[in-house]
Amino acid sequence: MGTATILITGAAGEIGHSLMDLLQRMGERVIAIDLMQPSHLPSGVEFRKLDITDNTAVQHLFRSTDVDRVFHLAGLLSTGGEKNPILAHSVNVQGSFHLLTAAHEATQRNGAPVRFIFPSTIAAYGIPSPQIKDAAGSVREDQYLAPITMYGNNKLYVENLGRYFSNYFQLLCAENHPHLDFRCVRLPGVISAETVPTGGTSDYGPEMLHAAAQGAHYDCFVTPDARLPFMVMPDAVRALMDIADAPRESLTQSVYNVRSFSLTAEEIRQRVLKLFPGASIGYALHERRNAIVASWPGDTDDSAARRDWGWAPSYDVERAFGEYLAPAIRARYGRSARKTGPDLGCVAL
Ligand code: AKB
Repeated sequence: MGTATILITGAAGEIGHSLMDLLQRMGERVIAIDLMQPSHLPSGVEFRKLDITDNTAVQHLFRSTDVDRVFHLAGLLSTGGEKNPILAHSVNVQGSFHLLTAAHEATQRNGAPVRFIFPSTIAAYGIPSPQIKDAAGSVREDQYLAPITMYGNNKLYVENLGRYFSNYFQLLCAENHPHLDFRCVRLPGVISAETVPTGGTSDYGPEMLHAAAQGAHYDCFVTPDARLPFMVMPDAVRALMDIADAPRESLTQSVYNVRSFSLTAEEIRQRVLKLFPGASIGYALHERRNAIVASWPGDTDDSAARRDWGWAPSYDVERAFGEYLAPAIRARYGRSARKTGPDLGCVAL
């Protein structure tokens, strides 16, 4: 016990790496947990090997430390989740439930709400047809919530569970318990220059780029006209930090869309070819992964986040490719890109 501590779950995953770096630079006390040691651990960050499906271990962690903020990043992604739906449900739902109950108990002990920050995603959506996707344009947080993947259903449920823990948990108890403070952003596809994703379905974007930077051929598994919203990693991390720091009274909902730009697969290919002329990028359709992308919105409406907590991405599409991805990825190869750990992807296709 002692200084207040930030807990990061899924620390070996893509977002975990970037978030740990930032929090360490800010001088925060961070405990990072995952099933495997992150390939890079910033100095001062304490790593513990911990499986969030082990409730005893989760409760013990909270009882023996003074966690006041949780960034719950651990989870199997959409493609990994379809390969192993039972494991996905266990990690994504049961693991989240363990963390929420432990954070609730810590809230009672501390007498102050533990802030619980959860990245959900566009996978929470399920749009029934390409025609409806085209007509829908930028979707709001409350539209088309019928996801077609295990991962999407898990994310949507945990969004609701978090809202429940934040407002109603133990509603019928005699005592008036303080509630934890759950905050959630729905991320689009995230592209990092530092790490290569595993187990997602929006991965064709970053995969195209990383393959081209290494001079390797890449076959994109969705159709050229497949459209998704994206953002680059620094904006994803900033969205998590900004919602975590937002004054409670400014938040009018528990789940907020955030996005930066919307591109088709072919538009990404063209941008990658501009950065790496001569790159070899083709298409080899994977019907089921393409169907997953087809069920996700082509763009999301992030006006609530802009209004309530001043969200605005730092990188529009030009800055994302020109000022972040191009220089960082060129600097990176030479060296090889960091591979991220299994709990953001788990089962490779
Ligand atoms: C995935 O593709 O599963 C993730 C996501 C959009 O949540 N990148």
